[in-house]
Amino acid sequence: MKVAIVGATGLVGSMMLKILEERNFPVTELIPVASERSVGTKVTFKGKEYDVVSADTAIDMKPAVALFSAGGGVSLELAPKFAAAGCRVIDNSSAWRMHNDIKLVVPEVNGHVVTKEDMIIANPNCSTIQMVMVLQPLHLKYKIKRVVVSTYQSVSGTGQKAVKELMDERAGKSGQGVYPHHIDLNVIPHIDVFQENGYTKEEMKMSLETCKIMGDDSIKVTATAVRVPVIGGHSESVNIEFVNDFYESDIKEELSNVSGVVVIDNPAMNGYPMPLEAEGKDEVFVGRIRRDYSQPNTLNCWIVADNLRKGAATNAVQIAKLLHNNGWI
Ligand code: 2RA
Repeated sequence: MKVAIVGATGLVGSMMLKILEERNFPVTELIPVASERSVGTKVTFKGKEYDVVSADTAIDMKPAVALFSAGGGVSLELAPKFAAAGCRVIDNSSAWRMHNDIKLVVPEVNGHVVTKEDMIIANPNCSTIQMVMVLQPLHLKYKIKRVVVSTYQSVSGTGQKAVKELMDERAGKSGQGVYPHHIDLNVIPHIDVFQENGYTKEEMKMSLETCKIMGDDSIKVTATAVRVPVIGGHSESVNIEFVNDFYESDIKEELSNVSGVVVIDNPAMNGYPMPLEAEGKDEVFVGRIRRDYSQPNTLNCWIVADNLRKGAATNAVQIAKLLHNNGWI
């Protein structure tokens, strides 16, 4: 199968290549696509070098599927062109996520909504993906009324320049101004742009995408998204108010049986999820599971995942696998 990666030289694009290889996805020909300035450079996939090509060249090569992670502007312009040429698009940008006709998919949560007709499928925001992996099984059993989430997001979510910024600052070098403030030894409560309502786009993504993926607009979500000097993954403190009461032991048991979720919850042994340990893994890790005694039917938990893997590349490849398993690519 011919597979295009649009944004192949970026952090997520490179991770997509890694995941495709790790999972032995049936790629017969790789078509790496990047900006004009990268055309002619090479990427290595399964020990073979491939020339980076332009989007037009890639379309002419007729890929069966294209994984995008090149920013919203590129996706808005190019996803329809690839789709019109008969290529399925799985887009990691935010461009199409809230479009009425575009499915927003976490395979373990709502993979069933994908149909043969879907030519563009949106990959959710990384901080949303890891949260809904935990919320969905609990929603089905206890029905969620409201979620309050605070995120602690890795600089890798911003990209390669941000990772370099952090490491340069840690080495005492001046930064490139990737963030509005110093990131080392600091936290910045500002991810993406501020909206009129005082929330950032990142925070609004978590609210809106969660309801779309879970198929329930009655779920109220409020978020505070924070950038922290971490590389390996995003962490989230999540407070969940249910319609129905629960036993903590049942919650831990239920989450332990969810595919793609790992419970690490052993405070007595300092056992809880951390990005340093989640990095490089595809699972979503949940711990610090405990009742919120300040109000009825409410739970606190702590969710961590590698934002480049399950938060982006792995989820996208899982969607491609879903299409392949259905014989649609
Ligand atoms: C971030 N979730 O962490 C956003 C985009 N990857 O910056």
